[in-house]
Amino acid sequence: MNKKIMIIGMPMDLGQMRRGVDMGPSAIRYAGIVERLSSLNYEVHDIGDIHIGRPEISIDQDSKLRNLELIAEKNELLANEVHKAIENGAFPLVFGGDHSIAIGTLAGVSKHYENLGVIWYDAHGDLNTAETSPSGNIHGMPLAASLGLGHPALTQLGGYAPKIKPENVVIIGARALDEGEKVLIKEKGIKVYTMHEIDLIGMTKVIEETIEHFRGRTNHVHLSLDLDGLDPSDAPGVGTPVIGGISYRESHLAMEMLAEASIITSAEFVEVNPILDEKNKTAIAAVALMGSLFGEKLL
Ligand code: 4U7
Ligand code: MN
Ligand code: MN
Ligand code: MN
Repeated sequence: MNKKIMIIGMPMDLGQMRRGVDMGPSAIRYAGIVERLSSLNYEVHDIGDIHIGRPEISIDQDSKLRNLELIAEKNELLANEVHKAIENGAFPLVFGGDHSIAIGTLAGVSKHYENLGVIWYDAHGDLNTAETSPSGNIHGMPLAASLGLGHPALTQLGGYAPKIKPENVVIIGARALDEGEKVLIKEKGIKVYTMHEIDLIGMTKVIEETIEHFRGRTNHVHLSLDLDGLDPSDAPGVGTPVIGGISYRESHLAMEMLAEASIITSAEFVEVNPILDEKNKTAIAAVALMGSLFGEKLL
């Protein structure tokens, strides 16, 4: 794996209604991520946080696309930093913030790769548009936007669309999908491992099949890991918890297998909300999973 890592904090909380997720990047740093990755012999650079400067008064209370302009504007900044990191030969590692930041991350990454793969590790599909969204929250839309579906301010970020192709997406951990998302998954033939498949065949097989799916298609896979993909007992500090999730141990194994396959070339860890957390448990879990993703082994 790339020995240079560029950490980018994205304290975005405009993609949903619960405050506190803007403190996610701080919580992850406080849980010791820089020390952890440095001890694995990576050259770790932390550029700090993208400036969001969220004015409380600007929060849209009633919209089908809450805070659209600000989210698009801030994601442009993120896309630029991610793009720069890759240009400088570094692995971009982004800390959220709510999942609307994936629109910016993917805009920065996909510019570099014709056929970028994406693993969407999440309880949700994040495949809504203004038309299908039950909430109007943009953190439920980033995968759709990256596929070129939705408002042009989101799909055309960075000046081009789409960022990714449906056949290059694998969703892992789904257990809460809206009706419009189900239709889209079928229509586009997106590969999804719901909790049912994870229970049935086990995480080992799920990751083996995922790696196999990408082999021959692409050598560049982005990992978008929403901490609510994990069970709320292991990751309570998230805004939209759903019971019956992936365990910490299964996630740990998944990260180790991905490290072994060395297919991940960019990543983001999102939705860590310290206000809703228990003693920083969710950020600590995120840091441990990143350790595994970057090759940490006990012996
Ligand atoms: B997350 C939801 F309706 N689907 O669109 C929506 F259930 O990034 C939830 O995965 C979205 O945490 C969750 O608002 C977004 C809802
Ligand atoms: Mn989610
Ligand atoms: Mn998500
Ligand atoms: Mn392990």
